Amino acid sequence: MFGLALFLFLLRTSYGEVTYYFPEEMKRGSVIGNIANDLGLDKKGLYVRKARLEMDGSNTLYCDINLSTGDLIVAERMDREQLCGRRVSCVLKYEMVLENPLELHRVVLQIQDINDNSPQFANDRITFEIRESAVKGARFAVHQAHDADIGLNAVQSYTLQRNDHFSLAVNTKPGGGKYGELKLEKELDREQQQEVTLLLTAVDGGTPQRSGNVVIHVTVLDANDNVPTFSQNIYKVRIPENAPMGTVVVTVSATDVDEGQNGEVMYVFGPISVELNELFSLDPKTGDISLSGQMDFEKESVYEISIQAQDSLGLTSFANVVIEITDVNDNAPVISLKSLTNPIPENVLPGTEVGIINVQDKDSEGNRQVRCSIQQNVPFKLNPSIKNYYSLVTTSELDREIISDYNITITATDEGSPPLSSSKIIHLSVSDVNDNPPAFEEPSYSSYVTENNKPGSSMCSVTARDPDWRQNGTVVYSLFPSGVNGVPVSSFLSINGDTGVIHAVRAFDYEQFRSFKVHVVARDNGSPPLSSNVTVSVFITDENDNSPQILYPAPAGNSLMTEMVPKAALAGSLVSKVIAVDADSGQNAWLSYHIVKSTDPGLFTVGLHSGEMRAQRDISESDSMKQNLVISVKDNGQPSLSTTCDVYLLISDNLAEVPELKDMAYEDSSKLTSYLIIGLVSVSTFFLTFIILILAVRFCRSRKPRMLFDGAVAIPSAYFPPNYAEVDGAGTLRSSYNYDAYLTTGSRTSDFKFVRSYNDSTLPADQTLTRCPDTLLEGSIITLNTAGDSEVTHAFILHFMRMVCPTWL
Ligand SMILES: *[C@@H]1O[C@H](CO)[C@@H](O)[C@H](O)[C@H]1NC(C)=O
Ligand SMILES: *[C@@H]1O[C@H](CO)[C@@H](O)[C@H](O)[C@H]1NC(C)=O
Ligand SMILES: *[C@@H]1O[C@H](CO)[C@@H](O)[C@H](O)[C@H]1NC(C)=O
Ligand SMILES: CC(=O)N[C@H]1CO[C@H](CO)[C@@H](O)[C@@H]1O
Repeated sequence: MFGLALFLFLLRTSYGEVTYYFPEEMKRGSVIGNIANDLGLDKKGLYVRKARLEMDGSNTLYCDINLSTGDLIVAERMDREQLCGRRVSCVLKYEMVLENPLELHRVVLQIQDINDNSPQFANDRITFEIRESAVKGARFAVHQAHDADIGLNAVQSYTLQRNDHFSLAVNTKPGGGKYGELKLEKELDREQQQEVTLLLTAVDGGTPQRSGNVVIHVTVLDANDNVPTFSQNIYKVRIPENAPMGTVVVTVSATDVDEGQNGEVMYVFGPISVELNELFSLDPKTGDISLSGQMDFEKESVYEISIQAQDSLGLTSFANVVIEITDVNDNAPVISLKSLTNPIPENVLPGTEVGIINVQDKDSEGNRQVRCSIQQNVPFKLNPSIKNYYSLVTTSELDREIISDYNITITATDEGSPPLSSSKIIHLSVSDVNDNPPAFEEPSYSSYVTENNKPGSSMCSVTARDPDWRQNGTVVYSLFPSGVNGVPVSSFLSINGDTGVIHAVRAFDYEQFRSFKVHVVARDNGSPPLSSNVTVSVFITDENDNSPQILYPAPAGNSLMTEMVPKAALAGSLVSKVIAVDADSGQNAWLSYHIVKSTDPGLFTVGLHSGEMRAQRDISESDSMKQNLVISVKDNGQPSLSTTCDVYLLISDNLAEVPELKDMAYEDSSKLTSYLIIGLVSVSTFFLTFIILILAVRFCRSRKPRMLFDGAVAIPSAYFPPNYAEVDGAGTLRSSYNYDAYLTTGSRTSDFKFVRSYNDSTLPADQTLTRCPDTLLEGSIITLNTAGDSEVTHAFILHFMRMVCPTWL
């Protein structure tokens, strides 16, 4: 230490002034130099002369003088840094004062620096925040390290710990002093390394060298240097076309490794059509692409959407979303009618093509496979044709008259699940063909018309129906030209062609003919026309238009016929008979007889229906020989018609007594006639006698003394009901009509009949009508005369035959 001091001290001695050089921080008591020697003073005198050091304005004396040795010694610790700071020279100036004699000497102390301070940084830690976007070469100044020492002992250099990113540049400040600068050699990447820690060391130039460290903490700040990255470049999804609105189709996601705002990703659609924009919506935050409309596979089956993700500062990346739409069976088949023959004639053959139908389904694959069917109850079927064409053909014959319209329902069903179907109704009309002849409502018609009808009056009507359409079904009636008894039918009847009403053209006479038949033809207006015919039977019914005609006796006026009555005639004996006929029939011909006037009212009666005149009491001598009666004959018609006749009776046994009888000869009877009548009467008489004999024999055998033929008055079966003229349903006349005329006379002894029947089997079951033996049937006339004069009978027969059967004569 001492040696060192010596070495360091540079003693410069000059008169009156001495300078010492010495390092700081010398120990107290250390000798700096010998001031007495240096100033050439006497050591012994120092004490006496009260040598001392003085300093202006300062109390602190860092040095002192050993008065015995004259040494200048360190009295107080001298820290150059404290005393002088950053001044380069650190000088303490003292004055050495000697008394007796006062002597002043300047003492200059030059304190020299030693490296007693290490470089020191202001803080233990230096923090930097450097954005990762900082470019290469960027510099970041580090606060310099402080070293209290000066000169060489101050900070001379810095060293930086080895690292990837920074190098250190050491610069000298203009005023001296060195500082370091961090220079970015390689860009930072926050995403790789968020913090960099460096150790910076400052060293001074002293010996030994001293150093100080500081930790530099670099925080790498984020820069928006990362593009958001999609998890996939292409998102592929399949979604059924009927996905409901709001369905999330796909979620895209992109990540941005940046921090904070720089890492916030927002999704938007890339360039996109308006239509797509309406169909899909994109959540900018979550990346959910959801459906905001209705998709239709049939319109578009694939959508490609460009999506971009961007962070807050606009760094953007792209991805594609491919949305494949899967078909759902959402389209029902569509049936279209390509052609249709409407109307179709009803006579088309089975298998005729009527229409063509096309079926389309917009769906795909199985969903577009369509089956077509037709409802069951129509005579049509569908024949599959080329592709999805079908032809509609008839399966059976059509009949417009049964079904004139068809509503054909065609149903098309696809094969989707669930299947969809649609149907179409085809309206088809059947047009008419004249295939139905008019048909009469009745198999035959009958008309009853009362004789003496007014010409032109309607009699009956026929109706025929034709189910065909319009003129094919319009019926026109006509009479089939034929004849009735050789007279054209048109002179009897006419028919209204439109209505079928039959009119009588003339008045009919029941007595002329009672029935006839005509054919009415009904014809339609088709082309060719169809027709049918029906028989109309016209029955003429009787009217009481004929008054009774008296056959016997001859009508009053031109006859002088007189009936002889035996004087001995007893009560009840038949004296004569009035015979009348009526050309009418039935009730109209049912005659009744009344005495209107008589000479002796109590003497004779006439049978109400028989016309037999009988004596009411025995004839006595007093009775007038000539009896005159007026008989009225009335029929039963409504109103009834009547005739009267005069009957002359001569009560006498001898014809000669009556002179007037001579007048009764017939002028007109020729000889031949007389012979014929005589012959006929003879044969008849003989024959009748024969029968009477036979009957008498039978009568006697039966021992029943009853009058032969008594009461054999033929009255038409019982009494006819008022409606006797009606006809039963079969149109055959009642039995009462079977008799043209019915003449009867009856007495105990004689019977007269004129019988003519149309048919044996229709004879009435009337016991009072005695049936003639077969041999007598044919228009025979039988006369019996047992009681009366044969001449009367002759006259009657002749008269009768003239009236009824002129041909016989
Ligand atoms: C067919 O349908 C129409 C209405 O659509 C109806 O007036 C007509 O009566 C129907 N015809 C048949 C035969 O069902
Ligand atoms: C009548 O039938 C014929 C075929 O016989 C047909 O041509 C015509 O059109 C039909 N008339 C009407 C009005 O239907
Ligand atoms: C009436 O119709 C039938 C068939 O129904 C036919 O045979 C006959 O010839 C027709 N008669 C007349 C007069 O037209
Ligand atoms: C006051 C003082 O320090 N005196 C010293 C002077 O030097 C002599 C000899 O070296 C010492 O003995 C004294 O003590």
